[in-house]
Amino acid sequence: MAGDRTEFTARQKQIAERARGLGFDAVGFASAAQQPEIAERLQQFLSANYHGEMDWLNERSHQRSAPQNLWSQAISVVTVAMNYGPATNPLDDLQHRNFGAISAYARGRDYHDFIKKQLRILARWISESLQVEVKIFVDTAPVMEKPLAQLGGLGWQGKHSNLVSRDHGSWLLLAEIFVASDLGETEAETDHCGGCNRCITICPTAAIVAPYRLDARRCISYLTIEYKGVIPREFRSAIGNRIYGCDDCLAVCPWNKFARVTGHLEFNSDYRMENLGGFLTLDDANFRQKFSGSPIKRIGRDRFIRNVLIAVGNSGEPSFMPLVLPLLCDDSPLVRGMAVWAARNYLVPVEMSKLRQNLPQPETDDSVIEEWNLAIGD
Ligand code: B12
Repeated sequence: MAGDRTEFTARQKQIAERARGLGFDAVGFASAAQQPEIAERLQQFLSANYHGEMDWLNERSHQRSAPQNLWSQAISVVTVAMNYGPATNPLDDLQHRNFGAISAYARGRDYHDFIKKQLRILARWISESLQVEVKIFVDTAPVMEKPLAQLGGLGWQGKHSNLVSRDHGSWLLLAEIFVASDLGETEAETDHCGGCNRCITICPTAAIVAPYRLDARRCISYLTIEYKGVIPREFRSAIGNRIYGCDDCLAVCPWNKFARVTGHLEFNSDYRMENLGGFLTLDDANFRQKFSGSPIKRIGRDRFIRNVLIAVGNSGEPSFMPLVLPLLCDDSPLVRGMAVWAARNYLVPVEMSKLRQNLPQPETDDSVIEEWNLAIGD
């Protein structure tokens, strides 16, 4: 717990103990006041268009840049974190190319639901015991969670831009309670990345364009989770068998040697990888059923199958072809296009041309036509 090394006041200690009882692995206290440097860095990120199509980052950037811009009554921020340390190294999953690699945070229940439930209990307790107004936030609200966690002493923003902790490595998920009362501050953490650049060099798509600067448009997490369109060709091979998110920059962090496997069952540390073939036959209803309660459900069946087809194309395993061919006629152009791309990795242009001629209906979607033309060599 950050509290192990943090000096708490008596009131902070009470809150930290209650938080620990509710399953939070780290707690800190930060000021809700403006931090011009953080706001400036957010603006730099947005001006460089690193957010890609995540317009929601831009739309409420004023509120995002400081807690008091989001809620003017906020004086203090209780910043909390949960350890989701995986039982095995996610980098090992990348060797099993017939299997889909799912990033560690997404292997179990949707963490938003789980953390929010605990956060609500903690917030209510703070509100009732101090007679103050509070508001809770996890991930999706316009809050800069990482810089706030650093201010509260939970860790520092590493060169991969995520929060790194001396106790939990790169495996923390963050949440906050804004409080309309002064709870004081715990000491901010300082940068301990030193000369290490492992997260930068391991990134398969060179998304960390400079230390502490991530161009999300290149990040496999963005491409496989947030991005709704046709994944640009330049990134498809590099995606390998990653079908939902990417952990490479986190997994290589040397501070993980102090991390422990998560004790929260919700994060499913018993997770076993699944064969790609089993995903290819999912229709919408099966997809929803299979991923009910999981964050994966959020991206919907078509985007998920898009990702799986890229992994199939990269697997080097022609035996998936009988499952790929029906997807050439799928209702979703996103799926049809990636089925063409996957198939062309196993068939020569003449065979692809025959497949195209035998389609029950000629292809009409421009992006899929482009995939066919490239596959046939037109
Ligand atoms: C948008 C978003 C994404 C986007 C963009 C990521 C990004 N780095 O901005 C995408 C989809 C790519 C993404 C991916 C992931 N995400 Co995300 N994401 C967010 C979200 C919603 C907002 C982040 C944000 O504000 N970005 C805008 C930029 C400007 O902010 P920033 O990253 O803090 O940028 C800072 C640096 O650039 C830094 N900086 C710039 N120059 C310099 C120079 C120096 C010297 C220094 C010190 C700093 C510095 O200053 C900026 C401001 O602090 C947060 C939740 C939240 N509300 O905060 C989760 C969050 C960051 N994501 C999280 C996770 C777990 C992930 C993934 C690991 C998921 C996965 N396995 O696939 C990956 C990691 C990829 C990566 N290396 O960042 C966690 C991270 C937890 C942690 N320990 O930090 C968060 C906090 C969610 C949560 N509630 O726990 N994510």
